[in-house]
Amino acid sequence: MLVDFSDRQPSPVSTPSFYQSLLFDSTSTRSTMRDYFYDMSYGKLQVVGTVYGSGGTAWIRLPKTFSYYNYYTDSDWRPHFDEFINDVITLSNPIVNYANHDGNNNGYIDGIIIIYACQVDAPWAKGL
Ligand SMILES: [Ca+2]
Repeated sequence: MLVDFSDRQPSPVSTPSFYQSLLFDSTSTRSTMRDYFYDMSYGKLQVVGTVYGSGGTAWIRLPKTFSYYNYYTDSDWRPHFDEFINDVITLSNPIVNYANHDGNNNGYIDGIIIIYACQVDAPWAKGL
């Protein structure tokens, strides 16, 4: 999922097809995320996926600003993080058929990667 905010847009703008190739292309001459996991697992793990924006080259625009989602205190580094995830899922629901992303048919989505426009100082940009 490619998401941006009214106060943060990707720069330079990269399209969903750019990220599709970067992450999942198995024929690219450069290494992709798929290649990494394939190689590290000695061919046992093949990561496949689809990159979604909001149509065309647009990213999914979240309803609140990056500054809002990025709010944190010394004692709570992600008070608005759950809302961020809920907004991503809510806005992507009309775009994504999540049933297509349950490879083992256990009723749960196998994985979601959220790529968001920001600066690296977001506390949750460092991983969860
Ligand atoms: Ca599953």
